[in-house]
Amino acid sequence: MERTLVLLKPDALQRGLVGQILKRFEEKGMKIAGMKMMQMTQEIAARHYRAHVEKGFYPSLVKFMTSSPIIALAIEGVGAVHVCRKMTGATFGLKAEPGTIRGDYGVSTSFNLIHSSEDKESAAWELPIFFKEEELFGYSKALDGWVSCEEDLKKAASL
Ligand code: FUP
Repeated sequence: MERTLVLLKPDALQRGLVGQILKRFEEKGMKIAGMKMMQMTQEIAARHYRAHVEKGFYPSLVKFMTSSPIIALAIEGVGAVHVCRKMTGATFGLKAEPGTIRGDYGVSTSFNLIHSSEDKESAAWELPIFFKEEELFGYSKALDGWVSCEEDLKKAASL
């Protein structure tokens, strides 16, 4: 089953939106495979945002991400990377569509509440930055069979 990295950023915790955001993923049929509260460091930020280290916004991005604790989530489910990314929405709340997390909860062009891996390759690269193998859990739930079927897995593979 596919897994993706989701980060609930400092503003999500400061604004008390952790429960609401997590609820959305659970209600969608995604499963929590890993979850930890942590302080992002300069070193973790440099690895996670490796594509942005040369960009002008990098210092302010790191200042924001290291300003207060975050929650790292490994989210598992059918098409998890694609699904979580769609639910996250466009980069900043000001432009993100209503119905998405960024679109529903924010207007800022600095604070955007959440990160989710861009594609499967990024997810595979980002998850080990935040989770050791033994911190990730694969488990079944009684309602799994009502959330998805084999056919869904085949279709999601091409997303
Ligand atoms: P996203 O994939 O939507 O999370 O956005 P990006 O990977 O393009 O950017 C990563 C983070 O850098 C964003 F969450 C916010 C920050 N950023 C800025 O602060 N300014 C920009 O112009 C672009 C990104």
